[in-house]
This record gives sequence, C-alpha cells and structure tokens, in this order.
Amino acid sequence: MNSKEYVQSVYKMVEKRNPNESEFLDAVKEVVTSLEPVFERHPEFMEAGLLERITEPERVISFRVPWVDDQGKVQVNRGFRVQFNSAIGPYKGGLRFHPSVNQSIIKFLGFEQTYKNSLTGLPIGGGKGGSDFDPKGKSDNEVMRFCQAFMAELQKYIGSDLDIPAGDIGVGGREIGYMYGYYNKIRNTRAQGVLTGKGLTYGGSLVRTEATGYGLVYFTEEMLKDAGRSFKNRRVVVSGSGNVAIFAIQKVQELGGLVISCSDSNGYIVDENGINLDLVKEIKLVKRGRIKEYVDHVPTAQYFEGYTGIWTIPCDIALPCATQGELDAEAARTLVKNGVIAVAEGANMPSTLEAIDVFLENKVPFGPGKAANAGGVACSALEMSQNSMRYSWTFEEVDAKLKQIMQDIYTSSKEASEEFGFGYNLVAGSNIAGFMKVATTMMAHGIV
Ligand code: NDP
Ligand code: 2IT
Repeated sequence: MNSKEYVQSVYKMVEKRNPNESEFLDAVKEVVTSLEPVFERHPEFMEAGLLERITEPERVISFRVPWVDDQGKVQVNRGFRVQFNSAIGPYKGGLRFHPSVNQSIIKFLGFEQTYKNSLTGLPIGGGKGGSDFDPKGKSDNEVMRFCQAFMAELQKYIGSDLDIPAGDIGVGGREIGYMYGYYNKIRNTRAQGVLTGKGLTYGGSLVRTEATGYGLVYFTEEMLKDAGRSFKNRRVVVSGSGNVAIFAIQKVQELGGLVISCSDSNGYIVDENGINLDLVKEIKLVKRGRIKEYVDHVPTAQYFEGYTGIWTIPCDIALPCATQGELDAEAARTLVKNGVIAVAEGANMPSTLEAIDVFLENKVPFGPGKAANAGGVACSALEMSQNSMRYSWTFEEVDAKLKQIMQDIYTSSKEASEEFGFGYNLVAGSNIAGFMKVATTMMAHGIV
C-alpha cells in the first residue's frame, strides 16, 4: 500500500468508526491529507500504525453533572474530558462550557490540541473537555455550584503530572477560580499545577489572559513581515468579543492597525473610527452583556444582526476569533474579492475546509488555528513551569517568551511546508511540524 492509499484507508475507517461526528472528522481530514508525503518518506510510521493510533483518543470520559439552580430545581448537564494523546507530555487543553458542546466537538478540539501543543515546543500532550452547561443568564452562585459539581467528577481524572485543564469558550478566570478552589478543598491539597489560567494571587501567570490574542497577532505579524507588510494603518476585522478577540484587538491597536469590527453570537458592530476597546471590555467582560450595547454609547457605530455578515466588511486582515465554522467558502470568496492580505485563526477551526481551500487557491497567506492560536496554551505551559519553580516571571519576561514561541512556530511551519513540497502553505506545514514530534516520540515508546 502506498502512502496515499494508506491515508485514505485509515480516514475511511475513522469515518466509519465515528459516524455523526462531523467536527471531529473535519479536523482529522485536514491533518491527514497533509501527511501523505510524510508517510511516503517514513514507511516505518505506516508499519507502526501511527495514523490508526493518533486518530483514536487514548481515553474519552463522559459524566453526569447534577446541580441545583437558584429556584431549587435540579439540573443535569453532561461533562466530558477527552485525553487524546500523551506521547510528549501530560494531557493539556481547555474546558468549554457552551450548550453546543458534544463528544464530536470535544474530540475535534482534543485532536487539534495535540498538534498545537507539539508546535509550542513545550512538553504537553493533547486533551480537551467541557460541558453543555450554558453560563449565559446564570447567577454567580449558579456558576459556582455548577463548577463545583463538574469538578467533583473531573478531579478523578486530572493532576499536575497527568492532565491539566484550562479555559476555553465560557470558561475564564471566574470559572477556573471556582474549580481550583473546590479541587483543593476536596483533594486536601494545594496543587497549583493542576489547572492553568489561574488568578495572579494563587499561581496564575502574567500574560496568560492576553496570551492567545497577543500570540495570534505576533504570528500574523510574521506572516505580514514575510510579505514585506505590517499592521500599520491596516483595516482589521476581528470576530468574537471574548478573551481571544479582545486581546487580539488590543495588540493590533498597539501595532497601529485599525480594528473596525467585532461580534458576538447575535451580531456584529462596525465602527469606522476604530473600536473603543475599553467599552467592549466593559460590555463583555464586566457586564457580561451583548455587543449591540456598543452602539448605545457610540452613535456613529452600526450594529447588524447575525454573525456571519462580518466577513462582508472590506478589510485587509481578517482574524476569526469566535468559534468553529463561522467562516465558510462564500465568506472566504468575499474576503478575497475585497482584497484581504492575511487571514489568521484565533478560534479553533473557524474556517470550514472549503473556506481554507479558497484562501490557499487564491494565495492569501493563511494562518491555521493550531499554529496561530497556540500562544494561549504555550503560556499555560509557562504557567506550569512557574508553578513547578514556585516562582513568577515578570510580564515582560513571559511576553518575550510568548513572542519567541510564536515566531518559532511560524518558522517551523513554513519550513516543514517547503521541505515536504507544499510551497508556502502554513496549513500543511503546521500539521507536519506538529505531527513529527508526536510521531517520533510514539515510535520511541513502542506500541503503547
Ligand atoms: P469566550 O467565551 O471568551 O468568547 C467567545 C466569543 O465568541 C464570544 O464573543 C461569543 O459570543 C462568541 N461566539 C461564540 N459562539 C459564537 C457563534 N456561534 N458565533 C459568533 N460568535 C460566537 O471564548 P474565547 O475567546 O476563549 O474562545 C474563542 C475561540 O478561541 C474558541 O474557538 C476557542 O476554542 C479558541 N481558543 C481559545 C483559547 C483561550 O486561551 N481562551 C486558546 C486558543 C483558542 P457570545 O458572547 O454571544 O457568546
Ligand atoms: O484551544 C486552546 O488552545 C485553549 N483553549 C487553551 C488551552 C490551555 O490549556 O491553555
């Protein structure tokens, strides 16, 4: 069997084994199609069944999360932790609380996380978890009781040398604080390294809050630099208005770019004078409100219902930072038509496979999520290092390490793409560079 037949036959098996898991299948498809030339050069990887092994999670944990709401009513949610691949280190990856969460979504995120974490150069394996709990409209007390109920079960499976969760959609500092407090109480420990994204007074790292957004912009800066360009005076559209979007906007503004739009799951705002980020932070982070409230404070700005229309705004640089599948082929064609010069993903898999093809066919420099948004998890690994040392680096120290890591990811992705005959293709390059470290390690460990 040649490498092409091998990749196709394994993908068919994965399809058969995971029916109805479209997000997971898309994530696998994107990676495996990049790997054909790798298997051609390394037939020993085929003989060792590497592709069959990496497409099957080491462990999928699903559990009941019962809790009591403010009306005294019993609520039951479903919790997940997918421990995907621990070849290069303990499982590492965020927790997502959103009503859409299901096994397919957590598996796709855990699969992606494995190669993203490998790309950081730090010793972390891949995992992801979460729940279909919807934090929207819940009181602080309800969120706390849910986090405690969730952790009551999750604690059986995690640990600072085993599996280290962090935040993702719907899980930020507040939720990590509640989960961390409860973990320590019921385990009778003060194990700082068990979660990342912690508050600064109990083992959190400076820059972790900003890291994904900042890292995304550092990565995009490398893409622009290679084309002899920069963020200066560029029109930038950033979707979402959560953790990743907000700190991406902050860094773009620092670098002289003009961010004209951001969104939430209901709609998007356009402010041709440049987004007032303090106002967005007040609305989304402090009040936990809706982005449309922005126009109540800035009458010259406009609000549009629906979140996909954001890609029709003419811009130079597009940074999707909301959620999977938010940018489809039609949106990609519109961006290309409007002359976009770079697209980089702050979210995980925001562009559909067809949208990615549109960017690649039109030679638009495209930074895939597993490379471009790796700054968050990289900083989480730096938080773990500081916890182990019982020491904290300064903001400048962590920020410099983050920037270096993002530059290294860019270079290794670009070089792997060229080495394996893809030209300038950061999708293929990041898949290959991420895979090589995992593959080499799995070969060293034997069949385990
Ligand atoms: P947050 O919960 O802080 O913010 C999510 C944002 O996306 C909100 O503005 C939310 O709007 C919006 N959103 C959610 N669903 C949709 C939708 N269907 N359409 C449009 N907007 C939507 O999450 P993060 O910022 O942490 O995560 C955003 C993305 O970045 C996710 O894909 C996540 O996996 C990825 N990521 C996060 C990292 C991190 O460190 N946090 C690291 C790497 C990647 P609303 O307020 O209406 O819910
Ligand atoms: O998707 C991601 O990389 C994250 N949500 C961050 C994970 C982490 O462990 O910091």
